[in-house]
Amino acid sequence: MKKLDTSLYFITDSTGVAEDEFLSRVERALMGGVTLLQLREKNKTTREYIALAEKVHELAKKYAVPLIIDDRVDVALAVDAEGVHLGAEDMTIAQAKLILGKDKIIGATAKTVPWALDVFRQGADYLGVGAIYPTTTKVKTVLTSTDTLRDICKAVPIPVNAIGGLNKGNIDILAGIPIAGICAVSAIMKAADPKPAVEELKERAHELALI
Ligand code: TZP
Ligand code: MG
Repeated sequence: MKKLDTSLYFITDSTGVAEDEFLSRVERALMGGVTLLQLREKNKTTREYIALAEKVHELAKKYAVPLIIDDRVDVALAVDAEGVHLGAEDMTIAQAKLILGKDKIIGATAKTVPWALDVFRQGADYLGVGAIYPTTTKVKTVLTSTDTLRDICKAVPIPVNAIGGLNKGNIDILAGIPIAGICAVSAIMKAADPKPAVEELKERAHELALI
């Protein structure tokens, strides 16, 4: 597997967007230079999730960006995606690892150091930690302090990404914390044009030496 680059991790949200528009936004984001892409669907049937994942995977492959499927190991396998992202309500990392083998990327959500250590020991390849700021994206989460984020970064040797309400105007709060990258949904998905949104977020993260 090529080295995992989580520096600009775009997580999609198709809520309220027609499929053509959704796919075109995802492609604009890929053009802007996202390094990792997650398809995150909460209300689709399995058949619908797979159908959309196939289309998104074609786009991601065109830009050589790994595709991660949120929640669903079966959907990831069905479309031969590069990985899966699992939270506290999903299959455990160890179970997913047994099913997916060692070549697929397995990401986990973690909000505390013990939790981060647990999923790391089970074989997680990267962590998403947050929400750092309140978010408008539909998610069951609580706020995670930047102190906890820093402690998690120091506790595990895998890439740790910050997530939750992040945009180019507020990521300075992360300066000096050894994160591997930033996850964003709305800052990219809801931008007038996702391409410059990604470019500007990346530029700001570089300026702050975050990535
Ligand atoms: N997990 C913690 S916050 C969040 C997830 C999936 C949503 C982040 O979305 P946004 O729009 O970047 O705040
Ligand atoms: Mg989940």
